[in-house]
Amino acid sequence: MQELEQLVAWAVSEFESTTEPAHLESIKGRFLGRNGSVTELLKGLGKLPGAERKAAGAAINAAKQSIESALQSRREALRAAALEAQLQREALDVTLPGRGAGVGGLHPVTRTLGRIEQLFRSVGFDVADGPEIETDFHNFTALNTPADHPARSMHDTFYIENAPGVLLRTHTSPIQVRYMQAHVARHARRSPMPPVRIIAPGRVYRVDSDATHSPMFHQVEGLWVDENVSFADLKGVLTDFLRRFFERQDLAVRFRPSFFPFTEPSAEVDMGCVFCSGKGCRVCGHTGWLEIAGSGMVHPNVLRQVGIDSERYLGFAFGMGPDRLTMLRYGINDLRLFYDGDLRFLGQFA
Ligand code: 2U9
Repeated sequence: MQELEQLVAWAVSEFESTTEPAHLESIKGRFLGRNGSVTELLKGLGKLPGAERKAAGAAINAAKQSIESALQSRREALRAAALEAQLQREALDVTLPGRGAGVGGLHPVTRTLGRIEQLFRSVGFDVADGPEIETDFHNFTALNTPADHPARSMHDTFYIENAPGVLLRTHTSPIQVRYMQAHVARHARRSPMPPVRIIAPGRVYRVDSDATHSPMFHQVEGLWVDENVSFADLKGVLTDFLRRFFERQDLAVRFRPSFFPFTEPSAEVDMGCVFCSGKGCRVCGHTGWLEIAGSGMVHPNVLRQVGIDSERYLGFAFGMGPDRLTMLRYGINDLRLFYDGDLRFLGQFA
């Protein structure tokens, strides 16, 4: 009897000694298999005297059941442990924020450019573009800018090394020069030539870098050439644009005499300060006015350079900075924020 209790205790401790289900099954064989200890005991029953056989058989069977149930509970314990380990391994913290790609958005200046294009398209302008690497002719000469003009100096203009007369455009005017050249060629036999009515948005480059100047910035220029365009048309188009862009139908706009080599007469365009409504504040330097664009009637020399009859055709042109328009529209005070690439700033406009 004691022998049987020891056998059961031994089997239980052997089952406990392994954590491998396959190993557990091989241990089982040593007790319950064809030549296992329990099986051997049962086989030996026949050699016992008849009187003892019954009791011994019952005791061996009881021991066998104990071993079987210990085996079964060890199997279940190992299965539960394996499942638990797998759950640990594959654990997912469903409360973590997702890693999916965030939703992108347009850069604030890109939004402004889109808005400017939409407003000018609505009054009949086309949108033109052209190369950022330009020739001295398209950027300066065709625009009536003399050879000794300070804008042409190495201090103001990025020149391409080992490529004489090649530079990064300093304004988007060369787009208009190229457009007019192509327009004249396309309509050589038509009289009168159809009007040129375009805006030229894009990146421009100047040797300049501080809180209000970036070596790369944006411009939108505009041009309307036809037989009877006047300074009154210029005033109307720009006033209408600014009122719609800033969504203020009562916005004040004024034109002050100025000078540009490519326009004559020329005018600076000011608008009433959108921060103080003209009363005077820090943003407008207490004048009540913000400088917002330059403009004028296209200089006859510029028309002649591209082959347009300057006696017959007139045009107006203007130029403005979408970076500055964006700053004024959203109340941003440092231009560098646009070009630092900090998503905490840029994400606010998405
Ligand atoms: C052609 C003829 C004339 C474009 C013009 C300005 C006045 C002007 C500045 C505004 C702010 C540049 O970005 S800015 O610093 N521009 O003042 N631009 S008239 O005149 C042209 C353009 C093309 C063929």
